[in-house]
Amino acid sequence: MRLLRLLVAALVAFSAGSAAQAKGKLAGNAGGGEREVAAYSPAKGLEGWTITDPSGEFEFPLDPGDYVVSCGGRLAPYVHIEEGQTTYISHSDDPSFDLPREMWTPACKSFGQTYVATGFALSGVWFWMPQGTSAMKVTLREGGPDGKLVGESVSEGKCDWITGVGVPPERFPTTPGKTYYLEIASTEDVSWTIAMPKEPDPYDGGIAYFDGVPHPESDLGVSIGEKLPGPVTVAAAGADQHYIDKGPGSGWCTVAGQSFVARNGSNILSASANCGFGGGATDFIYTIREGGAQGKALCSKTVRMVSDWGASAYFEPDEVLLKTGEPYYLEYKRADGDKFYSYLSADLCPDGKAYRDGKEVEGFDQLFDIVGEVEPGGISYPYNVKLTGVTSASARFSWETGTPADGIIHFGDRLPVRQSIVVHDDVRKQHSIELTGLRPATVYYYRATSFTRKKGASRAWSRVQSFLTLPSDRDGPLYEKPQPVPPPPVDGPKSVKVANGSFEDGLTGWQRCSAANPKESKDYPFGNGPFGDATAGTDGYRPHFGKMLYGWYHLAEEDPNPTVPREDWKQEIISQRVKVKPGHDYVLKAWLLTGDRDSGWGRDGRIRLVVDAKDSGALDEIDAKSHTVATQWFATEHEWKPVSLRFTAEKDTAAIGVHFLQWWALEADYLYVDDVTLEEIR
Ligand SMILES: [Ca+2]
Ligand SMILES: [Ca+2]
Ligand SMILES: [Ca+2]
Repeated sequence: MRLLRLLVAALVAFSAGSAAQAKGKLAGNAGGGEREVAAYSPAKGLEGWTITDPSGEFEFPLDPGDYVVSCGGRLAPYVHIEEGQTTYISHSDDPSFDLPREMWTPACKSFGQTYVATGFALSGVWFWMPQGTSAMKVTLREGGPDGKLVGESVSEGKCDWITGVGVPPERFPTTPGKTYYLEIASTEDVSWTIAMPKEPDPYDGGIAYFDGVPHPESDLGVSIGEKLPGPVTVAAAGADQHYIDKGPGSGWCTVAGQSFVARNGSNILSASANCGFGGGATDFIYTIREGGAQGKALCSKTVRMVSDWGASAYFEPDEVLLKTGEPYYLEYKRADGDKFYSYLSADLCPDGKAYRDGKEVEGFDQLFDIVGEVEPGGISYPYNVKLTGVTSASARFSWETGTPADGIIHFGDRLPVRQSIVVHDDVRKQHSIELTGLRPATVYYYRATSFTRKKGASRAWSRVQSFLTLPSDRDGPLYEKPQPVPPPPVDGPKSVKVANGSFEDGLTGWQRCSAANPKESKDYPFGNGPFGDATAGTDGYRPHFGKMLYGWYHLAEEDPNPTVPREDWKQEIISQRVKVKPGHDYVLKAWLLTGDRDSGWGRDGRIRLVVDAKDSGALDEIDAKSHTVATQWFATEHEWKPVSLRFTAEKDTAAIGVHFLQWWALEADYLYVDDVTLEEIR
């Protein structure tokens, strides 16, 4: 027994000794472009440093241990390097709504969008106006269109086409997790249209409003900029005075410094300064002192400075803790003791001063920047995000965060990824989950996120990665599971009679009008319609319910003029008159399906619901622009989508309809509707 213990002790001693020698590796991607990646050891300072090539890929050896890594400007504290192993870390931006805005709305005077805030202030909005020119007003409310105003509206002069409206900081403060209503309204009583995303639901838990009317299946194609929580500036001066060769501010030194008072932040994560020394790169030593230039050194770091580029020292979140209102000092000098030139800023740091070789440089601050956290330990970064097992129906993921944090996996079979699963709700450093119920032989995308839940911190996102599930049977053909049978349209107590809403009796009850406006009419072989018919569907597009649906398909191979893609502007409205009560509110519902092959940007077939609440005959012709309410145009990418339209009846009859637009002739186009129903809601 005793011998065994000795043997174990000897083995431990041996492996500890060899660990100091055997290196691990840090590898990943800094995000593309030439970016800096640096790894700092709390004990030894800068241990790994590189400027990546334009691909952003990097790899360098490191001794085993914990590091704070700056990867493409993002900080990841406590990244662990294992002996003989590679740790992967990749830069990632937070997801933003970079959506193709391929659809558009009917013309309205105002558009609104509810959204759940992730930041602590609205910073700006950005949208496209396919039609109309107007001065605009941007307003924010709590909850919904009738909610309490947040701040004072922001006005913007004439807007058209691509419009961005900046919002002054502090104007619209928000609380993360709360719902807000953003409204963009013409201040000139002008109707305009706003571009819409094809992807139906960029704002989870939010919906669009057209002139105050909710459109639950729509989200506006508007990018909502938010100020996100994150590291705070403890002290800084950023008005670069460049190289000063004469007068006050000129001159070289061997030690530079800047005093500052901690006003924000409870620790230091990074300290930056810029020096020139005639080109190349050399090591600098950055020291944080308490009190002032002669004060006690709290922490020193070696950094690699490229002449005239500047350099940052990074600190673990618990290395330098600050007391609010107390004075501190950043000192920096070359490791080899040679002279250098410290770049100065205009005097912007109110309770700090620049020093060179112990003397104040009057009228200036150093060009410097000290960043910290509101609460220490708020930053996490998912690294070593790994797929550890894939079957035809499942996949196992794991990742690490050096700081304890929660874990969510986001995944989906298209981008941006929409589904998410909370892996665990408590905070930890190791995260893993098995996703089940996946489809075989399908490409999935995923990214991991973690959040420390510390004050002033925000959720950190890994890069999006992808994988392919295995086929269900290696030798067998790949069959999708049979589609579940959809429920039949229900006649509820509030339902209003729609004649033959499921097209089981062909065209009974419906009337049609159609038109085509091809760009090159000489090449257009189809005439003016009607284009659609009640059919059983084709090419696997089956009715949503029953045996029949309404619509049409177009195949290039059957086209008398097979020049595709070709701009045709084929349109059709099917409509019927229904009995309603003036002043009462109704909702028209239908299932829509469009599918295309070879559709480029914006070429998809599209369908919308329309209502003539005055029953003025507006649905009897294609070009009626007034007297109708409408949904946005929808393209559903081969899937049935339920869509609804609210309206208030103005007479004892109203016309309800479905408007088809096959803008382009492609390799294949399919446009269908089924199960049209109407309900009274008030
Ligand atoms: Ca939504
Ligand atoms: Ca100053
Ligand atoms: Ca049907």
